[in-house]
Amino acid sequence: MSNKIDSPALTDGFHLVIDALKLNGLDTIFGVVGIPVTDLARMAQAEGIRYIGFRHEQSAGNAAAIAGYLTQKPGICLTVSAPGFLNGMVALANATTNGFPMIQISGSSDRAIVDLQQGDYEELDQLNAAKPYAKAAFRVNRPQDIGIGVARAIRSAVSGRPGGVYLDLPADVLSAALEAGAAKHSLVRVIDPSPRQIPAPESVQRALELLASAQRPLIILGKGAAYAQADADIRAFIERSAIPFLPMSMAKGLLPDDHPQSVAAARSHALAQADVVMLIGARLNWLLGHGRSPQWSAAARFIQIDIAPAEMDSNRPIAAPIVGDIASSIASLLAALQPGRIKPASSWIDELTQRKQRNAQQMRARLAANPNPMDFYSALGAIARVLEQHPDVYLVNEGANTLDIARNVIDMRAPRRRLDCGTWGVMGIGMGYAIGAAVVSGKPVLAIEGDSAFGFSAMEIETICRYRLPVVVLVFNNGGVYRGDDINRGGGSDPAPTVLMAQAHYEKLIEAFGGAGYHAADPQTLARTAAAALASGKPALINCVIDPKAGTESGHIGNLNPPSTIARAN
Ligand code: ADP
Ligand code: TZD
Repeated sequence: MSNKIDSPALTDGFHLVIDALKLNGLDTIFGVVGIPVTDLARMAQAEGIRYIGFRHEQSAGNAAAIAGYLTQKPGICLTVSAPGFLNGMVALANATTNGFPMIQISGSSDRAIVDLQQGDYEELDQLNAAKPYAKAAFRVNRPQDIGIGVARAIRSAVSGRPGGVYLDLPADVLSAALEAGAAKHSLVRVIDPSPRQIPAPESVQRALELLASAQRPLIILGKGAAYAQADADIRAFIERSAIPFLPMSMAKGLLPDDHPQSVAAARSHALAQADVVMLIGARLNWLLGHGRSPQWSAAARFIQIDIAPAEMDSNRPIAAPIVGDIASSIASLLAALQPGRIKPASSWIDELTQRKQRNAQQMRARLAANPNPMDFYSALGAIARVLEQHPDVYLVNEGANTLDIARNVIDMRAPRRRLDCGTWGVMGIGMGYAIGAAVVSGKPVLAIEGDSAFGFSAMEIETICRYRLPVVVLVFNNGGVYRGDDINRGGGSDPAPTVLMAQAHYEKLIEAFGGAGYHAADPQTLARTAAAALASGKPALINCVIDPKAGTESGHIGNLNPPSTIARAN
């Protein structure tokens, strides 16, 4: 260790950081070590903090972000200066975009040299580089400010709309000695870091009046609603108001997907025909067609519950904004809800039910087909049946077709169990989210990964094996980005831009680290191996062979690809 202080009357910056985290109940660090934070990780482990060491900072950051989402406490990611810091930035920006609380703590090089650009080892003006991507960014320049710096980072990460916070710790601040008594005194325990934000009573009344006037009301649950952990009250409000609901991807399971009021199977009809829509912790962004026609009725009126006041009217006028935290807002709505006041028209419920039944029948037919090689539906149908027996399993999901089809085929039955690409549509969250979820929950995780998506964080299977985490990775190997059958339009021997190796035996990767590798080319083998792997509680990877011709370009969002204006490159 670099900085040995024997005198009990002295401490140093390293220990102060650890004490500040512990004082605030932060007991896990996800990171990659190197100059100047190696000793910070060692000492944290010595002081009882769990340190999970990754192979790449992006995955460490993703683990921290999802840990924050699941626990409502900021997940901590530790990075080295400059390149390590930048590797973590995608995860920090992703956390900010999705509203997950995390803190990236990074060591940094000598300020005097960095600011004069004199060429230090791993030189970078990290604070300014972080600012555009973080909800907040701070640098601690004096060891006596570590306590207040950590406190500011914690409060910034979890209060209001949660997000990613950057905390810069220069090497000399970490190694600086302090008198122990004064150091202890400088620590800050953050009181009530995300205080309740009780909505104005008139905003609650306005919303209830609008709902009472509706014939075709609809509730949309977003991941903000899942994050809020107000599960029982949300369910009570939906059931007492009898309003049909639609979960956004990560809100699936907040109420079970087989709940009679779920209209997930009639999604487009519900969006297009609803006259009053209540958004609970969901933004009207691209995932909801920006609230515009033709996806939505131009006459629909909106109620939005959100902790961020500026979210209101961001894409479409909000007739009844409720600014508050979701737990307090739903409690206020429940308290003011008079029985029978809100009455969805029976014709609305009937038409949604008919649509649901029709679409469910089509889906059943697709799932029943048993093509050889497997397509996404037959493989996911097999997995859906396995997960019916394991409602507590965390499901991580990324890819394009693998993501979109799994979202539709796999029902969720418990809240906050579905963790996916989220608001940014980012690839590379897979192993980081899987590790973060396994570490904070201690429960099994199934990561369903497109073969391309998996590649972005694949090396972390060594991390999964090293920490013996109960993570089962399912690689949907159709030999390509979206699909594996494209050809080189120039006629050369190089593969087409979307093509990967369909013959790849991904299961051999995990065998290199002592994990269990499986190969599945039919639904029965897939179901059997997935069930056995989940039951084992040990690291496993299943190479799941999917037809290279299965899948559509960009999955369900192919319409977002810009069309070429000339026909030259067909
Ligand atoms: P989805 O992608 O599931 O539609 P979004 O990420 O777009 O969800 O929206 C989540 C919204 O929830 C954000 O606007 C965020 O401000 C809000 N939010 C997060 N936590 C809370 C909370 N505890 N109370 C109220 N709103 C919240
Ligand atoms: N890079 C990053 C960081 N995020 C992205 N979303 C992309 C690239 C582009 N991209 C997608 O939007 S989906 C995808 C990429 C590369 C992979 C799709 O292929 P897959 O899944 O094998 O993971 P399917 O199931 O075969 O479609």
